[in-house]
Amino acid sequence: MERTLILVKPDGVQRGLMGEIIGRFERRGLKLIGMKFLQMTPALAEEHYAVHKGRPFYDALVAYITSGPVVAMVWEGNDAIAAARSTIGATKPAEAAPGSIRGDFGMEIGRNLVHGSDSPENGMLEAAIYFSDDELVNWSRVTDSWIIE
Ligand code: D4T
Repeated sequence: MERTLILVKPDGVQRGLMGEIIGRFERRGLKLIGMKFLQMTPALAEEHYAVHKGRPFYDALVAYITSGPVVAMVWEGNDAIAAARSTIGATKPAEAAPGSIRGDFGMEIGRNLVHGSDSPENGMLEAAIYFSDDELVNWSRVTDSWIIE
């Protein structure tokens, strides 16, 4: 089972799209195992985006992600990384497929609404940035046999 760390970024929260965005992962068949609503601190943003430090867009990225509250979630599933990233759409919303979150709601890369982990390893690492082990819920979903062969 893969895990992916998903964020509804501040623009998604401010625009009233939390339920819409969360619902897309839920309807896709991913299983939610952790969720919290939080204000990101600069320190947390720097930890999350450490790989981008030094790039020209880094300061704007940290300012954006700390500009208001976010929803942080961990979703689980076979191929959770690929499934979540296709539900999210391309990094540049103008190039994202219609039907994806960014393709339906986004216009610019600096307001791209959602984050999703880009590899199984980063899914585990990023989940651990936001959640302790006892904040992640191990539960049985009664619909699993209709979603997982
Ligand atoms: P995140 O990490 O937010 O899910 O986005 P992606 O996985 O789709 O894209 P990314 O890691 O390449 O970029 C992280 C974050 O930086 C912003 N960004 C990126 C930007 O503002 N300008 C840029 O040129 C790039 C490459 C958007 C997403």
